[in-house]
Amino acid sequence: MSVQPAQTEKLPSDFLWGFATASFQIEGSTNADGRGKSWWDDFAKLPGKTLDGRDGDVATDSYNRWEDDLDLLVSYGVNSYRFSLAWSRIIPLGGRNDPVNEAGIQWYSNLIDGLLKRGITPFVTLYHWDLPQALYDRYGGWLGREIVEDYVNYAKICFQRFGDRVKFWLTHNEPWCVSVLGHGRGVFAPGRSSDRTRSPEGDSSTEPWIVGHNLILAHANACKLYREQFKASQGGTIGITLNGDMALPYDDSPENIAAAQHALDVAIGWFADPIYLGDYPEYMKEMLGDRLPRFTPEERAVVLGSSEFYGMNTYTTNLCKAGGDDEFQGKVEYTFTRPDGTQLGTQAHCAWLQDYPEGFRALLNYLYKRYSKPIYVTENGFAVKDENTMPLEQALADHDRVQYFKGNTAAILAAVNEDGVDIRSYFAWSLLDNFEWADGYVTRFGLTYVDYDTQERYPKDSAKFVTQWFKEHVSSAPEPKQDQGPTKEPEHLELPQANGDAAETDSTTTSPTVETADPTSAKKKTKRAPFARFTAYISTFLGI
Ligand code: GBH
Repeated sequence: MSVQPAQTEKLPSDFLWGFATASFQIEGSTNADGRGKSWWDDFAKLPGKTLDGRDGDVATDSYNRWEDDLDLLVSYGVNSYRFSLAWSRIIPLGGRNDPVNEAGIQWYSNLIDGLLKRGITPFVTLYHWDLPQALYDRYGGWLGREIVEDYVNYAKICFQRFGDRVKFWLTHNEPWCVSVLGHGRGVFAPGRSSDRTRSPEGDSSTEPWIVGHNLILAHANACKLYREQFKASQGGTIGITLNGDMALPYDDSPENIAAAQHALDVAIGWFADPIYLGDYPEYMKEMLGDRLPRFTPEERAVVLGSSEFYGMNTYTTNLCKAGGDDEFQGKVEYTFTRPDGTQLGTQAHCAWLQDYPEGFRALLNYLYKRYSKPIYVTENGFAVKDENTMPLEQALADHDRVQYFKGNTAAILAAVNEDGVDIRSYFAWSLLDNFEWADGYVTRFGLTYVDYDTQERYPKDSAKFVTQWFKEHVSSAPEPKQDQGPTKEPEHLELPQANGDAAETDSTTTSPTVETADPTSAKKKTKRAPFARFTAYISTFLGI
């Protein structure tokens, strides 16, 4: 069995790539075919909750235009599409004793068949933030322990009805956002917060941690069910997808190096540590004391190992300084301004986003090393500054977004081929400009422009770049009977396990820290020169 030289410059032939969306951000038709209310329906209509005062009633009208959207995917040549299911279309009132809505099931069934007919692999998120309103009214939604049973029942119906055709399942999209933005900062539905100017009810010091705990338990029990009742016959895989941006120390002071790790502990470790390593990070236990719920031994057994892969949504990199009292950032302050006054990267329309591909690559290495799981990149994207106020032609020439994807696709390739990170997918966020939650429609993340007056779709330059790049960089499918060696990602076979390597640079092998995120320690048998340059660059931040 030989590895052709050209192959090392490419991604494996079964690498999944395409675009991602979420039900509430694109579907509209919130009253169609028996759909129940989601908690975003009314929340978006409350004064001051979205920047432009607009809601999700129409969005990109994809509930009606789904076939056009699938044809758009075909024109892009993708091999996969990530979308989410609206729980309240499938079970309008959400609960385990509530009726199932056949019309909602039929709509998603048609979508799935439509994808398969076009040769596109469906990658399905069960929950992307649109909880059935009835469950919030009944017991506070994610605040109530009962949600675990209701979620597992919902997941079961999805496995039963779609699992013959869907082989890639994500339980939750970004539980940090549901917990913190929904129940701490109060900027997303249900809008709870201790800040009484924002919300008449809520306790930001306790609720986010309770919600997070219940999200983890719901995820874990759905995975358990899938493995026990569906996996053998359906042959799919299931995991969770977490948001998380790279955290680099502002400078090489010990307190800022520690701060970067604390940022990662709360942004990512909050969910990833229990799921992949068995418990909440020590730092969170210290910071929160008994405000952080604990897992019973029985719960821990279900949670540990529940996710079969690491689902990664990432957008940017933060420079971290110790200090401040924001628990949701691990009492760490974020900045994009380096000590010398320069900016980390190109500024996006959103304050929280700058372009920094080196950070993306560093995070891929950190995650692979710390959690030892194949990584599916399920979201990555950029909103060009002021795109919404540009004339169409100018918006389509989205230079900063093209640059962003140039950098990040190169980072993916380098992480796979030079660092030996096992990456299995890349989904750009998003297929379309869409309802950007609290930003309404003013922030555009699409690689396709949407004219909201006509619902006309126009590919941006970034769509052309990304589609061309993947066509050139994903290996063509191997000949069916070529040889009897492993056909899957042969280059990975010679690479050491991510876990084993931690010991080389760090004494705490189960818990590598930011200082040991240095990916050079990971892969000894691969090309080194370009990577050494990268490491030198990163190490100016890491102080190593
Ligand atoms: C993703 O989240 C979502 O999955 C997707 O639905 C969304 O459209 C897309 O990004 C673009 O925003 O503490 O208030 O400063 C992105 C993850 C995590 C990014 C929180 C913003 C800081 C918010 N987000 N982060 S805040």
